[in-house]
Amino acid sequence: MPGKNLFEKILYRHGIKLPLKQAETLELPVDQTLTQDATGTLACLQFEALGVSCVRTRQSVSYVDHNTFQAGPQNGDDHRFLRSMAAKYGMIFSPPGNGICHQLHLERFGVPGETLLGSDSHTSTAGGIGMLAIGVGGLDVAMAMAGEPFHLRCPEVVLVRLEGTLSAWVTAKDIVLELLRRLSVKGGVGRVFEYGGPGVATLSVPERATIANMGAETGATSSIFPSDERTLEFLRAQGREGDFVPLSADPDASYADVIRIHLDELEPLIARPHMPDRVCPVREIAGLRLDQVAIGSCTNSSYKDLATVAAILKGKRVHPDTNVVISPGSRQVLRMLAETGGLIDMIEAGARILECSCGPCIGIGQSPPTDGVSLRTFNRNFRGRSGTLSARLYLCSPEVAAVSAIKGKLTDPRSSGKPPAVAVPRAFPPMEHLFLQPSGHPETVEIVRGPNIKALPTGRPLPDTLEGEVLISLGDDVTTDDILPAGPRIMALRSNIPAISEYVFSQRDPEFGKRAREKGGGFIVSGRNYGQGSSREHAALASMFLGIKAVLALSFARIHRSNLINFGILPMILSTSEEREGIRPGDELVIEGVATSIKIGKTSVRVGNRTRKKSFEVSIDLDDRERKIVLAGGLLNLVRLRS
Ligand code: MIC
Ligand code: SF4
Repeated sequence: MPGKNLFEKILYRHGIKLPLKQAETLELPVDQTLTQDATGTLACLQFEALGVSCVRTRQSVSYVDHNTFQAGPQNGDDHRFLRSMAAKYGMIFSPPGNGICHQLHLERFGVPGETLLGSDSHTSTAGGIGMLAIGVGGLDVAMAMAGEPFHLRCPEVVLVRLEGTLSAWVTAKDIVLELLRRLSVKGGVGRVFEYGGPGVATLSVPERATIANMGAETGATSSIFPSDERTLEFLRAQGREGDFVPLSADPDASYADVIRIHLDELEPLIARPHMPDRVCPVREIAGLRLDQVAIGSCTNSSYKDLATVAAILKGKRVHPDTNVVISPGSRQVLRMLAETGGLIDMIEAGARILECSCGPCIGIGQSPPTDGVSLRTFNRNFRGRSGTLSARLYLCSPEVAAVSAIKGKLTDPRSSGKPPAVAVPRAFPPMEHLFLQPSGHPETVEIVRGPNIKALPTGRPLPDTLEGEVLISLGDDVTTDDILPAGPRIMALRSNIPAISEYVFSQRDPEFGKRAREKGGGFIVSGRNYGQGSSREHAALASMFLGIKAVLALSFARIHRSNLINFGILPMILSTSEEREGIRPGDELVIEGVATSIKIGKTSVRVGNRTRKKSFEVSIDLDDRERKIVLAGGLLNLVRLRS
């Protein structure tokens, strides 16, 4: 047998038999879970429904970092509910203000070689420390918390070989933007990216984490870095040397493909509106006037990132026409900036310092003005994500952002002399005391539910005939932000499916929810990569609540596909774009014998279009477990049937 790659090594450590078979569904034991408040309330309600008395993972952490705006009682109610759930069921609780889950997880809990499942698409950030870290929907995390393995269709493993070293002003962000430029937002679907080559040793753990974070934008299942001297250096600085485990691929490991990136050849890059893969060199669009520069997010808010920003801003003033907002990734980062004086440099330069949370990345405050241009160190620039539908969002490194903030226009930093030399401290304050440990007397803990926390809706077993209208027809790369937008108003309803379902497709088609209710549900038709982006299972659950029976698309993004199945919505695969274009909104579709076909393992069914008087085949690509889930009308129903 050939040597093992990193992915195989981690699977092997978890008792999975090698060699892996293509299209096999792996049952992956989960060591750690991560939830954040915006997806965590549902995950907790689902965990409760499973009837388990305590989490059965080695470690589960519940973070509050998204809905920290607290305009009205809903956010606070969710926080209180989550705190009581964590205390009762054995999770560590990270209260609002501690920081962004992915940054905190790296600092405090990430362990090389372990598996992490998180109800946030950027859970893959922990791949920077050598974890196999996968973003999924909340129900999959709830199942893992209840001790179930995670079912993963075996991805192909691609080696991303980094050669050489980065030039001045070129950063880890540019490496992952280059990957996006080459592969697009669909190029990682069904793949794990494993990093190797001599360039890896030149990158620190936070830099690796930036790359692993934004690997999610390619649709990849995960991104993994080896665990080496640099990993040890990071863990040592965090006072967690004992968690170090060396991990590297065997020299003769095999890969489905190899992508080579020559670091010396890279230059500062930028993603243009409205997709993270619309990448070009900064120099090509330099001069663009900026209304806002937003620095932070789980992609680029480590101490090194922000200390570099502070060093660039030191003694300067941000341009008066440009609003500059900075959200540090964690309290540790903020405290270090305070200690080393970087915070003073930011304040004196005129930057607005925000709370350590997701904030503007998800439109929770700081929305740009009408038609505004916002330059961000974040990972997503989908239309409307900032809270301003007409805004244009650009994604770049902290270096580009800081230099541009001073000029008030997009600037290639290579025109600004030498980059500042920023020292990273050898030791960081652990801030351990700011995490709440579970109660020693869980039986005494009462779960506190505010009025906004509503019961979970349940699905119905799949009928043998599906019929209804096509409610909407969409193109490629529809995001879960399109399906269910973010922002403080809608996100405050994450624990209230009846209320949030009003907003399904609200930015694309404000009448969608009303129409779906009037018609008693129906079908969604779409192009390639339907449901890319966020892991929010609300996009599937609220669709189910509105009576969506199936989505007919050319292809699906991994997490949303699983979420659809988990809530009993059939993902059906169309074969050609012409076929998709031939189905119009308002068309009456009928699929007969669908449950029978799925029961007997058929991989395609015939869809009749009554309006156009024609019919066509769609594929149903489900494994055995997924068939059972859709037949039962969702995973929770299946679990109930079994117990
Ligand atoms: C995002 O970046 O889109 C989010 C908000 O973090 C989501 C999770 C959510 O919608 O709550 C994600 O990435 O999964
Ligand atoms: Fe938060 Fe933005 Fe990261 Fe999502 S991408 S976890 S909203 S910082």
